[in-house]
Amino acid sequence: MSELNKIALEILGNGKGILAADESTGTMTKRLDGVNVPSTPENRLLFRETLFSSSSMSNCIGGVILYDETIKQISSKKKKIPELIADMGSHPGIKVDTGAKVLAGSSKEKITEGLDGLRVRLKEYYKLGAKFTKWRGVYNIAKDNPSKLSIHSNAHALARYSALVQESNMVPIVEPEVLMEGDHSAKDCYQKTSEVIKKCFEELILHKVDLKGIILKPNMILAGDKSKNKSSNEEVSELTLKCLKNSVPSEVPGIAFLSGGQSEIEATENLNLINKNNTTNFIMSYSYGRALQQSALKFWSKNIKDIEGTQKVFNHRANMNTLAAQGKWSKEIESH
Ligand code: 5MM
Repeated sequence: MSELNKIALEILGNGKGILAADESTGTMTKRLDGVNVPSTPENRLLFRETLFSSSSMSNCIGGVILYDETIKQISSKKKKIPELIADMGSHPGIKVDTGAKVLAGSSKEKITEGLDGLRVRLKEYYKLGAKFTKWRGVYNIAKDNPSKLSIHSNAHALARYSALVQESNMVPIVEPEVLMEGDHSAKDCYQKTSEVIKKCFEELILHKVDLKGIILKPNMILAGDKSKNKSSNEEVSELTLKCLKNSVPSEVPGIAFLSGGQSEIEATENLNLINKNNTTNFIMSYSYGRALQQSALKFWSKNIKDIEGTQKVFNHRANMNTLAAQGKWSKEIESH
């Protein structure tokens, strides 16, 4: 087994999943504004450090995706953040893209930037303790979108990124996110997501990326948030599994879904059903941002010194998702 494959399996094995705590300062500020906490470096660190020292880090969270600011911060107990995460038994990871910008030639679509100078930045992150990385391409569904141009150029960037990351001995998370915004049907989402993922693998193979040493982070197949027909859990599970079975090469060790705007419970319930019905050999787990942090953030904002209380809320969500990643979650366990 290669070292990268081993790391990927340590991150996602035994029902473990990923905490996506890589909100850029702009996004984190929006989240903190939403709960009336000033977005200072100290407050951003305090909330994140509270989560990173929770007990569920050892048994549920196999990896944490960090943002550049956080990977360089020191905890209140004077530990470097990557060290704190590693000491809890999890792997530190880092978002290395520099964000999605307007795509020249198709102004309503985005292309993710960050390839220039990436090799040098990767060396720095590796030295800081990162074992894996993340890059997110975003695609929106509209009449003519995602266009061939956006599908092609984002896949190309994801592949060049992945090749550089493996060269630096880290596991790349490949995140092609087809957004939930819009009035499209689940069938539209299925078709577009399948096209997007297939193109990504075409490019990954062309760039000689070792597929055993990556993690795929896709969206689940859902109807758009403005669609009149909301997808049932059964439909989400069926279409998501069908899409991945038909578009992901069997060498890929693990798939970790993003939550993409689903509520915490929806994201858990859908993951659970996907795992109950999973007949593939892929590990199907979670790499949630909002669906792991929302209620913890709300609780914390009422008293930012209540570390234990906040950790209790976070531990519950992490435990529920780890059960769901094994198809062992139920509504009864959720409310106990
Ligand atoms: C944690 O949020 C990440 C986005 O940060 P920026 O938009 O500020 O760069 C995001 O990539 C996240 O990792 C994934 O979308 C998964 O998060 P959700 O909330 O969709 O599970």
